[in-house]
Amino acid sequence: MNEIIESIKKSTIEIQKIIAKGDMGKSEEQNSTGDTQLKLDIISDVVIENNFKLLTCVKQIVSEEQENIVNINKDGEYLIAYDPLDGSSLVDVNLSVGSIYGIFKNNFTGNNIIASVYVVFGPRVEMVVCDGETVKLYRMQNEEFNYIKDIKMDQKGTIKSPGSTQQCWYPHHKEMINEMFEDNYNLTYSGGMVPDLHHILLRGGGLFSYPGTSDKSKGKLRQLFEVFPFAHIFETAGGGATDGKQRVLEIETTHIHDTSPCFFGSNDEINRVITKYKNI
Ligand code: AFP
Repeated sequence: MNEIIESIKKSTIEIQKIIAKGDMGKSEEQNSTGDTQLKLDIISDVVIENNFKLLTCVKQIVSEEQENIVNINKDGEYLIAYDPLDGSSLVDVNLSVGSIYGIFKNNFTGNNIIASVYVVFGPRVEMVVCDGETVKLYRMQNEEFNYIKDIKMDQKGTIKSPGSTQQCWYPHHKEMINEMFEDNYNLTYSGGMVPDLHHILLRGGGLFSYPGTSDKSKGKLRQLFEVFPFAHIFETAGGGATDGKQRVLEIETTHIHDTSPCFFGSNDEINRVITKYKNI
């Protein structure tokens, strides 16, 4: 596992340099979910893939930017799913972006995730590592990753980050978000799930939601690359992650690019979601 974390650090240092250089042109290629890939996505993907390919402990990798699983070493122990640069279009407007990694054993399913990592590229570069027991925050300085603290969530927070648009929300979801406004939650939404979830984690609580909507009944966010790693992190930090009906990590995966509705937060807010979605 240590080798994998070291590889992620190496990729992070390389990606940080690429972002700082400011290459933001659009590429002609599209990824499997139809988004137009930006050059930064593609370059970051290549960096990460090349670094993982050097590790004998890795059996397979799969990237949000690629159609298929890539075989690395048939005797390797670990499977890694990653989103090389989530929200990369936000670089154009100088907002934070991030990389997300889920490390699995046996197969790419929620109940087989054993570690998760994400990296925020913002005013600072920070890395959060979850081994299933603790969630640790590191900050990059002079290409070193210094331990800052363990992240633990409170029972209740003060922030809400509601994904998608009101036009596409189902009535019960809109009702829940309105109730949170009435209960004085602060609205914060950058359009990048890494900084938005990092905000909630570091403030100790709140709710990030990306529900099923009238235009995307299964939500937008991808299970392997976005939803499972963050569910693992939120649960380990003492919060929770649900799709409204069940724990996110119990959702069945039928295809590597499956999406799913998801809610991440501290326990009070997750209970609020479960209560609201119970009879839907
Ligand atoms: P992009 O990678 O297409 O910018 O999407 C970012 C993202 O996957 C995630 O980081 C955000 O939370 C979510 O999409 C935002 O989606 P909406 O703009 O539909 O709320």
